[in-house]
Amino acid sequence: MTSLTKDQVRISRRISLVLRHRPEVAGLTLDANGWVPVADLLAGLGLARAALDAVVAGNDKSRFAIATGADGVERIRASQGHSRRVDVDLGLPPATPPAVLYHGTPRANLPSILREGLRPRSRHHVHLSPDLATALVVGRRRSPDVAVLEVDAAAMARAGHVFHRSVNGVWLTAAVPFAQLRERSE
Ligand code: HQG
Repeated sequence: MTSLTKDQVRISRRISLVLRHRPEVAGLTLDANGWVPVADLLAGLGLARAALDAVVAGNDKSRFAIATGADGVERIRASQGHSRRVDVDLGLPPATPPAVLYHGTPRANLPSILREGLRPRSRHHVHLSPDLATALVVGRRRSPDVAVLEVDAAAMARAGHVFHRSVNGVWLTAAVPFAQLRERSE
């Protein structure tokens, strides 16, 4: 989030919390597809419209999407990353993934991952990156000692695993079997 100020990063995290994990802390309920009226989010977080727009526009990952419904109401949702405890269906169509996808994770997770594959943990999906550099950034959120796994997405797709691509380019799937994972050696 390099283009945001410290205050804006704080606001962005707060919005992520509400739109992905705990809408109730702002007195909100997400609709079935994860949307809330922009006006309700602003009221719930005590946020000015200009502050929201700056965070949405400056966000390096386009974490939030704003759209106006057929009813003329402007709504916002998180593009990915929702907790399982929040019952949201993003309605993304199945998509054919690139042959290889990447997943960055603290090296300490490797023994468990190589045993049981990648699990979504507290989220709806396992999140996969389209390139190595992004996977490294994702892993470094949690540890300086990151391992990058290569996922044989082509083999998974052939075997019938369903993939979705979020509007901000993150690949989502239910789980990755350990047989389709390989540690990438630098
Ligand atoms: C690990 C951010 C042990 C997994 C990112 C990860 C992403 C296992 C952690 C998005 C495991 C879950 C998601 C197993 C998975 N044994 N560890 N069997 N299976 N794990 O945060 O992919 O910046 O839920 O490797 O950029 O790190 O917030 O997933 O380390 O797109 O917009 O369990 O969140 O997006 O952690 O990150 P997370 P993630 P934002």
